[in-house]
Amino acid sequence: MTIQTNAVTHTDAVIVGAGFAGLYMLHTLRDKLGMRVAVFEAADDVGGTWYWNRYPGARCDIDSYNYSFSFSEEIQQEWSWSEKFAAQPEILAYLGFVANKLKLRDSINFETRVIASDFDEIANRWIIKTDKGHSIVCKYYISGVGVLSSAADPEFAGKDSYKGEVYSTSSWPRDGVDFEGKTVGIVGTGASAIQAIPLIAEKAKHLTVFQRTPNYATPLQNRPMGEDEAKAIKARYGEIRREARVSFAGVPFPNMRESILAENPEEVAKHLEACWQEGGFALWLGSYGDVLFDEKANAIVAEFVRNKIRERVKNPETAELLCPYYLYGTKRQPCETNYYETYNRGNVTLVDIKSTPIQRITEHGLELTNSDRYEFDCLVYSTGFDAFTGPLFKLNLTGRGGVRLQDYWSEGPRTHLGLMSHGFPNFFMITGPQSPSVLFNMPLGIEQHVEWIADVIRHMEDNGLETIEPEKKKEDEWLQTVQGIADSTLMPKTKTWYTYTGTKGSSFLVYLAGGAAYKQVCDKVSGEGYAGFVACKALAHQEAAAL
Ligand code: N01
Repeated sequence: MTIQTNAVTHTDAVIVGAGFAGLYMLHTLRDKLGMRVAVFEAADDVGGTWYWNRYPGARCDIDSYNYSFSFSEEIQQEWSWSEKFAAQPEILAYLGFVANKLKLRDSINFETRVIASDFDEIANRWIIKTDKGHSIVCKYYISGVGVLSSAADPEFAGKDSYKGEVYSTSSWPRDGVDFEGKTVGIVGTGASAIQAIPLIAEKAKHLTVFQRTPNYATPLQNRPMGEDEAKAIKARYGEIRREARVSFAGVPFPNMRESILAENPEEVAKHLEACWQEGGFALWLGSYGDVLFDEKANAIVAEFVRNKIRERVKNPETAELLCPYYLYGTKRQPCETNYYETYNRGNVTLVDIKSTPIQRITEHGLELTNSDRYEFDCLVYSTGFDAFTGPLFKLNLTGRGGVRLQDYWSEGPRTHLGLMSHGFPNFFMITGPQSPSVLFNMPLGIEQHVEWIADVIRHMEDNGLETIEPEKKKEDEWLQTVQGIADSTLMPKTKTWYTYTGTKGSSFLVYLAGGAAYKQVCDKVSGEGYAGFVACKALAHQEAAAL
């Protein structure tokens, strides 16, 4: 429903965000459960992360047909992908198509940001306020804000003094940017920058890349999707989805082998090369089972990728600067198209800002700590996100007792199943921290979360329940479960946005046992009548407040 700004409105559920998560949640609650639902979305259209991240080169890096909704056979059959790995405009068009098909736009309040979210313990309702003056009271409150939707803008000294054009890959102008004949500087060499740099370099007069840490980028190997291929996929979509759901990352890699250490070097070289040629995440998640568990196994793939970089980059000094030395795959592996060849161009310079960091931003560029100065017409920040907690904290949630989520999570996120937090009744997080989230096929992971949340809501309505929230002790157990799984891998050994670091230690934010194992855990909880959750009937809220 769209909401009037001049009155308090009551509704069953409020959803924040109109990306993959918000759209499917809306469809499920409104059209399957028959509820009154309002969605708030900051952008002027649907798309979520695919609305904002429209920088040149943005595209998905798991196959398009896997990176899409599976809940509607009609949508699967009607939509056709033009490339193996769809580019941002096509994914955005797909989400627009879904929104039109399911008539979702009528329920979305666009260009509206939630600014406050308070749980009223007397009424057992959430009161949501927006920057447009809405005040809306609802029983169920669901975050579809995603993990990577709050940019992390570094506070460089003098940042505001820069007089040229400034862009951020995480909120790219709708009409694009014309770099033709301009000098450009880009800060950051993560997955976004690695996609954008080759295309900016093709247009710019000169591009200077400021790199703090190089990454193990591997070829995407994108290509057009033939009509016959698309037909064949559509004919066996059911099977494709079944295979995806039971795979570790929501994308099957059938050529995965058990141990790199158990094979002879010639065999290993052949298999790594085959994975390299296959593209996408095949090397990272589909080469050998021990790569992310054993440092010796890991070192073999790391050196394989470094040798590829050395082969592709002509200047040996530049090549060495582009070679990463952290444990392979412990940061999210970027996928690239002509990234390394870009450094062979005469109009591209790579600058190491690890040894000489940025001292300050100047009127026309930036200055490093060794006093080297660089000037350009455009400055692009590709410096990543305030991942997981950033977008949730922006909702300004206060739960029972007026406790802010920021305070409850002051030593890191506390959730049960990555879906709910104690003291924040009836508040659900789609792809929240401590769920498989970013290390599982996002659309399929979102579907699993939406359906689990919808089942909880159905259960509550059928049983006359007013509130539900996890027991505090279950959060402790889940934290230990998630951390224990992560500690059995190499992943926590590298400092990344997958880890929350607080004053008392750090915790891993992704459930790493894979989406299939995670679904089993969630299904067991619901099968046992939401064991580990406390649900209260009307009028019993004071008891819950004492929990
Ligand atoms: O962000 P990042 P991203 N001074 O955090 C550097 C998803 N994604 O937007 O590594 C100087 O990876 C920072 O340096 P360092 C994907 O999950 C998906 O690129 O911290 N440099 C790094 O180089 C991905 O993991 C797709 O030393 C600074 C860069 O900025 C996630 O989004 C495509 C700095 C940030 O890299 C984030 O990727 C793109 C400072 N103060 C992204 N602060 C798909 O294909 C930061 N940096 C679906």
